Amino acid sequence: MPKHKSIPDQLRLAALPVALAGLLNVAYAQETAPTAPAMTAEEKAIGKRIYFERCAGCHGVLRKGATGKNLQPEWSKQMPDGSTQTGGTLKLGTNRLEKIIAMGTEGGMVNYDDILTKEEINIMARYIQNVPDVPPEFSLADMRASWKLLVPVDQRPTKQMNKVNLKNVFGTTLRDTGKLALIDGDTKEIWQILDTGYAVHISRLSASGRYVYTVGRDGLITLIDLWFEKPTTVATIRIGSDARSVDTSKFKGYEDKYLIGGSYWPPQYSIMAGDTLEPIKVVSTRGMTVDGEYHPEPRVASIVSSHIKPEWVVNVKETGQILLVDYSDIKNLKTTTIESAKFLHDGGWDASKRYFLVAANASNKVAAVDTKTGKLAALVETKKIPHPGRGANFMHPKYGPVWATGHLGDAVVSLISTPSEKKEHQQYKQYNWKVVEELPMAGAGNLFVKTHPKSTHLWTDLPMNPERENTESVYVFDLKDLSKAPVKIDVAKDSGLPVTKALRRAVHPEYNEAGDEVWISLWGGKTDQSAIVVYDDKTMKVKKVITDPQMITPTGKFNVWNTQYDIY
Ligand code: DHE
Repeated sequence: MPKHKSIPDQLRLAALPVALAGLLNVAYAQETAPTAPAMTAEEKAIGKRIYFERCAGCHGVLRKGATGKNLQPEWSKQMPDGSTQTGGTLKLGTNRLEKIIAMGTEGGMVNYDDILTKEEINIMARYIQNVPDVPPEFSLADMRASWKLLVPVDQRPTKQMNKVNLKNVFGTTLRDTGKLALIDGDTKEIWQILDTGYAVHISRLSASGRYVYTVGRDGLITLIDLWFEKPTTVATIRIGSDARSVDTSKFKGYEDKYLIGGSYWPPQYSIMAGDTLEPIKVVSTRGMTVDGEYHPEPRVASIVSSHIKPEWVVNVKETGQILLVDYSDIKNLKTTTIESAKFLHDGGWDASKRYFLVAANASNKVAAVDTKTGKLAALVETKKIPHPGRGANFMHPKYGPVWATGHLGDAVVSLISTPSEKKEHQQYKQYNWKVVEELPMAGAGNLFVKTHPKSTHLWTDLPMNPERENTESVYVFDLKDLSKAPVKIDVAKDSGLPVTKALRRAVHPEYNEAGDEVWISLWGGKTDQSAIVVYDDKTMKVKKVITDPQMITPTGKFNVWNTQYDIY
């Protein structure tokens, strides 16, 4: 059986060292399938840990499958023609499962023989033939019990107490240390490093730009106040045992009032007070998929706050339902449910901020929601596993306004034409919601694309590409002439740091407030000192290397101004 190292799939993400501390720290029962291979209590504990570290991200906690296949011991599925399909890990058996785990599959599963020992592979092959573990639910009372209001509102500053240009601060994820570095974008000095949730995932800004919210994979939300002399954590709360998304209320009159957090486990979203994190409401996302099938684990993927209505766009991964949650009356919550396509993941606004475009990644589609009418505007076919981050908006010389997404599974960046009400843009109407161009990349494995209204460049990374020279580089397209091959920039080399055994993935381009610098993270080994390399956007030359012994596994960066106003 050949190894499937070269498949740069979403699955590679799950192969990264993600210890879901939240899920691991809760006690829960595991039944044993009567015909499943026996396991000792110690082996089960190992299986449980490895499953949540490596497998749950793609296969789901209940193992019903998402980007990865269904891994239940036995399953049966009614097909549209009336026939029944059956399968399951018990049918495959220990030998076959060991081979799949060790060598990977053509379907996108990567090999684990260089990550797990032979014994661990054997344990995992037996573990997944047993009935899946079901972690406990997480209620409003659980949220309240976890809530820590460290600095009440009346003990916080009433004006900015520091001289830092807050608009140009970068909240920087230090992934494997579970910390957030707040970097002054003007001086490029690290201003403060704060503890956040485990394997902290994203940061978002309050509408005022004063508060930074982060969410950890363990479901811990952290509220940081930038008005203190040094950024200070003023409240924390847990929203579940596994989470990825957070956003605030941005509509006029609701600035900094509410916060919403989306959980993977339990599958639900939670609403909190924006300035204290006091829990207000929890809403389950369990329900029917777009195919009319019940799903017990529809995880909450990306969430974004509308600028034109008091609404959040909540994307529910497994069901393919996009929820518009109206936060103007939380007691009598009104929700519009929009059918799109299964496996919703990440996305961003078009240039007008009327349409939200979200990748239905394992369906190879991008769904566009019209937040003005509350309807699906389009479902656009893309190449394999679109992964836009928040995407990138620019004027195409021939097709007008476009939004760009890269792909994990194909070597292209797709440009999708987006509508514009401007008179001078009506000539482009004929192209709306079509993929108007596919820019060739050096390989598959792109995660993020980025541009800025003041820039004529499109920066693209390739952190999931199997070739080191691509993983450690970014490619920059010239928006004035897209027929030109992109310029390759070797970020690892530019960092000047010594070569390490671990790959140093160049990841997540982010612009500064002025739109004339691009910051790239160099995501190195778990204990390696790494860096953020800052480039001049025009000349593509290094301006500064930000490095420090505490700069370990930097990944996402969130410039205050650009995140506050959704500029990308
Ligand atoms: Fe992410 C965004 C989920 C792995 C870096 N990631 C998101 C979002 C979701 C998500 C749902 C959208 C949030 C939003 O907009 O509200 N990510 C997942 C996973 O399920 C997955 C595949 C596996 C896992 O177990 O977590 C995963 N993500 C990763 C990584 O390994 C990355 C590359 C490095 C890291 O720091 O963990 C990573 N994800 C990011 C970043 C964003 C993100 C930087 C925000 C992009 C932006 O510009 O907004």
